[in-house]
Amino acid sequence: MASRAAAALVVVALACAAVHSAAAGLSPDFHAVSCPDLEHIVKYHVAEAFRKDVGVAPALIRILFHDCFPQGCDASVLLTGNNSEQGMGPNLTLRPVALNLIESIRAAVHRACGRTVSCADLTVLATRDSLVLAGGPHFDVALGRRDALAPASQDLVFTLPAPSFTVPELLKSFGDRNLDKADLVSLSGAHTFGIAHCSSFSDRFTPDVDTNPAIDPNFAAKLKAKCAKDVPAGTVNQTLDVRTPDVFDNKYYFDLIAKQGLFKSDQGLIVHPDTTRMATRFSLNQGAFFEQFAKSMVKMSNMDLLTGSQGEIRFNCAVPNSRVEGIETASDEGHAAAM
Ligand code: HEM
Ligand SMILES: *[C@@H]1O[C@H](CO)[C@@H](O)[C@H](O)[C@H]1NC(C)=O
Ligand SMILES: *[C@@H]1O[C@H](CO)[C@@H](O)[C@H](O)[C@H]1NC(C)=O
Ligand SMILES: CC(=O)N[C@H]1CO[C@H](CO)[C@@H](O)[C@@H]1O
Repeated sequence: MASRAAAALVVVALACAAVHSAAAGLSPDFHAVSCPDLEHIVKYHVAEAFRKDVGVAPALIRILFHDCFPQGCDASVLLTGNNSEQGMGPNLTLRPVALNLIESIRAAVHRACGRTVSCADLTVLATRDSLVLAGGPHFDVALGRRDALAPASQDLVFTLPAPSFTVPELLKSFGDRNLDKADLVSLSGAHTFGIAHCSSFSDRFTPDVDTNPAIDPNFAAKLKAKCAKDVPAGTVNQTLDVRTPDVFDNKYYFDLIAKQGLFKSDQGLIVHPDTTRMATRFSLNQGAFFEQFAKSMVKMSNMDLLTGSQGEIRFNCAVPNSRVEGIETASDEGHAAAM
């Protein structure tokens, strides 16, 4: 038994060594030995959740964005408790249905394979599978991410772009994270499904505000009437894409052409000289949009990772191991639990 475990560890160690020579420290088959059923387990749970609530797909991809953008894809956004990112403005509307799904996938994967797969890897895998279920493109996922020991700081969380941003502000915000114009124009297309709350778009219909970029006046009137009933605040929601609210397609760019983009940050893309060509192209050619979106998702899901012996593999996606009672964190070794 012990020698089998030792032999397996050698295999894993060799695999890790090979992986670490690769640029990002990841590999598509990182868990092939330690958790051969990983992809099936994730796919099954995501399909079940999607069958009950298609909103889990936009909810997952937004969680991934909010995880990766501030300090890298390290599942820091999943942590609860003091100073958690979830308590900070931009994340307040992350949906529990998707946060819970990630944790239940973690439990199932760890039941089958031991504590071998990080919450960070599971978040990316679940997002990939839900995107396809919603009609979107497949994007390639390499694995081997490790989980952060603590939440990102408030300063980092507030580097997330705001819906009031102009295109130059968005380009600066993305540029600071090594994401370029094609990443901005395509990833914003994720607003082709999912929902928002009135506080995120009230600057689009408040009459005393100069609505720039322009909004379709009928659309503005509808939003205004809807949000007049938002008592208590935060109870009303609005679909981001008025054409096909639950489907991942290129109709978001049609919305922009019709001046029915929900956020200023969306509407600006079709107007600003730096982005209008690409946004128009994506409206005309869904294949071109999907191709760029998949590329940009790979980029986003590989931002500033913890790999190798950095970070940890959490016992619970919402809790750092240091806060889990009765475990030996000093000997934390993700692969050991697989044996
Ligand atoms: C470009 C800058 C971005 C801004 C300013 C922005 C802003 C927002 C805001 C304000 C909301 C609504 C929050 C609420 O009121 O509940 C939202 C929702 C959403 N965002 Fe973004 N976002 C941006 C980029 C992204 C990216 C890169 C992705 C993913 C690739 C993304 C995916 C989503 C999704 C899917 C939703 C709907 C979530 C749900 O239905 O639960 N966003 N975004
Ligand atoms: C949060 O902070 C309070 C007060 O400092 C402390 O009593 C509590 O144990 C902390 N909770 C966690 C989960 O760290
Ligand atoms: C959005 O609002 C609709 C109806 O107003 C409601 O049925 C739905 O549960 C809300 N969605 C979320 C995620 O809050
Ligand atoms: C759900 C969640 O984690 N929300 C947090 C998002 O980040 C803001 C700070 O920007 C916290 O206040 C939220 O609690």
